[in-house]
Amino acid sequence: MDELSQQDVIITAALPYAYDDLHLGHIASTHLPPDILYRYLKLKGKKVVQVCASDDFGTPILIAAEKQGKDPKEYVARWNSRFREDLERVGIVYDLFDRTSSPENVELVQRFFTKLNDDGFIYVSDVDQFFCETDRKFLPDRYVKGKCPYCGAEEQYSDVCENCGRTIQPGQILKPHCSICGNAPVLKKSTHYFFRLSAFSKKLEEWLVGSPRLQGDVKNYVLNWIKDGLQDWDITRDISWGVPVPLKEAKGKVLYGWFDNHLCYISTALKAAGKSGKEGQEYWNGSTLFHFIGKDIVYHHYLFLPSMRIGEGEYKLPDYIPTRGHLLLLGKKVSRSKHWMITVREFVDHFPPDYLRFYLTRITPLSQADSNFDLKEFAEKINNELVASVGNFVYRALAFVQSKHGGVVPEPAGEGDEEREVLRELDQAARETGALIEEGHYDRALRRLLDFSASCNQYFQKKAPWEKKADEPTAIFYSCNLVAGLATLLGPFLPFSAREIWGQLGSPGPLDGEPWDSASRLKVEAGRRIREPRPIFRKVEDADLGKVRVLLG
Ligand code: B3M
Ligand code: ZN
Repeated sequence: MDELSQQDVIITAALPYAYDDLHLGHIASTHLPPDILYRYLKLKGKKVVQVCASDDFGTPILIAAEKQGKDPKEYVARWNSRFREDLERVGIVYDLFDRTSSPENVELVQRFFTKLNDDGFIYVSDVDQFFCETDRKFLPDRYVKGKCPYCGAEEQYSDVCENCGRTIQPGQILKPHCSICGNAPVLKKSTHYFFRLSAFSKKLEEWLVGSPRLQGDVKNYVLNWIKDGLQDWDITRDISWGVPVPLKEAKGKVLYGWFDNHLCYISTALKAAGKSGKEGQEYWNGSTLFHFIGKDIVYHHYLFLPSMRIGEGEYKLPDYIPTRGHLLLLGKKVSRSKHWMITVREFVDHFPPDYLRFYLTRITPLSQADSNFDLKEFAEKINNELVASVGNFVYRALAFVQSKHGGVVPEPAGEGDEEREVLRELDQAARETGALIEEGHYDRALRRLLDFSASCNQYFQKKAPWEKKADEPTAIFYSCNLVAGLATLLGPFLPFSAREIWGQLGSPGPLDGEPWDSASRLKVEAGRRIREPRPIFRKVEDADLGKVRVLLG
């Protein structure tokens, strides 16, 4: 694949806000797809760095910290380690999971601001801001609540109504009150800094049109936004928690979270690779770049991020921005306020992590279409595909070694047509699955492996080692090798189970060291002692599903 001809690859996943638990939707769209790619590319011999971070700054986080009487620094640090724990439990380990408040990022963000400002891409303008005379401070959107001017819903934030979904302009909210002291705020003028997004329309359009690797469905509507005219961005806030605007006259002002957070992709990747300065820039610009996101942050990643990079001029734009839809839960949108949500930790308390990885990968396409987490379908996919196909083949083959050969892989009599055929299929599965991964279709790639698993079962069935005694050692020897091939190819999708299968095969080295392209080699030699086989997967029963229903209330 020519797109991936570069040896260095940098993969990023959208940064979770440091004030709430990761839920299944985060995994489906943002963290699992890159992890599959990352593991695959490493098996293909690429030098890959995968990074993420907690998104630390911003008003909602400051409010949450204040509510708990915590210093925001300490508050976000706790979320950061909680995120890492949760992700690790589903097998997602970044080379570096940093934070947007790291000194490296703050430094890079200020450098970007200065350069963009020097080059005329930033200007000042006065805006109407709520100000609380009791607390003596400006109150950014989230600090003010009131009644929606459109639908009349009470207790809405002053910038957006959660009830009717409309955006509310400064000063429009009815019966405004300060969310700290409850008193009515007044409107006051404050000087804000604006980024000239409008100046980049032409360049953005050229980039979008000239980048065939960007997702077509997303590109089209981003191009429409550009056609409709881009608004300049208010990039400062009058709060204490953020990257300080690096100008003497801007004391007390910080940069808006969306100015600093995506730059953390760059600062963190360079930090993970141990590179800085000119060398860091060359590394970034010489790498293939992937930014994985969910569809709700398209605007920021297809317009704001590239225009800031174009304006600053030193770091190249993304090659890929794989954008996936939301994960619905039993057909309904996830909602924190309505407690319609399953967190990662809740889920893996009840099911093995690979069940989650398997099911989410199966149902999440490379598109903005939403997918739906359905309990019945979850159980069906695990039971019919994972347990009945993959698990069944692995266990049958190894159980034969155990019971008929004292746990030692038998010597084959020779390689016949059936063996050559199934090995050819393994080779083909490796190539086709790899191609699908490189195209970003992890759902179809996994489906392709399930087809191969079906071929393995057919091979076993045809060889019928339980009755065709003379041919039995050959059938078992080759089956063990098919199991090894399957483990290699399943690794990026189901790392825990693949490792377990590999271990049961009595393999001497770690599975991670087996190159993707070696999958169809005969890796299990006759005479090898295997470990006591145990079923890798167990069925999901109704009682298990009941526990998930309880989580949903
Ligand atoms: N934290 C929004 C989100 O969690 C934001 C993403 C930042 S990516 C640079 O969806
Ligand atoms: Zn409303």
